[in-house]
Amino acid sequence: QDRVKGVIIHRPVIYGNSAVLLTPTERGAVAPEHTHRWTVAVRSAASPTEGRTDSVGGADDISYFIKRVSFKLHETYPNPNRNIDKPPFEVSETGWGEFEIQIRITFVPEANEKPVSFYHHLKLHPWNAPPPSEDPVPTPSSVPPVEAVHAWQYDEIVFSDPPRAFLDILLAN
Ligand code: SLL
Repeated sequence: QDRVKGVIIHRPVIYGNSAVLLTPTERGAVAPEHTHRWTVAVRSAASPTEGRTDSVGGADDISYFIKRVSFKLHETYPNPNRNIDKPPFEVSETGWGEFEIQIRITFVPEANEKPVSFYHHLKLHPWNAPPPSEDPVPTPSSVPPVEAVHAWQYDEIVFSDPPRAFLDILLAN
């Protein structure tokens, strides 16, 4: 394998989730115990490329070096292992509880690298949330504001002594 010795190159990513409370209407369309809609994702943290605002081939497209992102959800979900093979690398679901999500990133074959895993605690509840209302029928004052909760981490994926072909791919994007 033709590796370029001494080169260390990294790609910045963010991973994590956003979540919102379901509205009463939305709650009618999902399992009765589901209270939130959430999206877990891996995205580029690179600054936008000059002149590109689209995501295809643009700053948010990390598919040039990432082949697959596997999100391992809680076993209460059907098919908890969700494999995403093209951007956006994300899973959206509804549910009622927080849990740990394993996020496994597989690189393109040229990288000749083992997959790396991040662990993210799915966050649904804001720190300052008031206790849930006891009212069976929500009144306007007891309906909580529809505010999103965000829990995102910055990290850098580091490649040491990358294969020449992979270094070319990284530098061309
Ligand atoms: C808890 N340890 O008890 C956690 C588990 C599981 C959350 C949370 C969906 C389930 C379904 C769901 O929200 N699971 O669709 O059946 O808080």
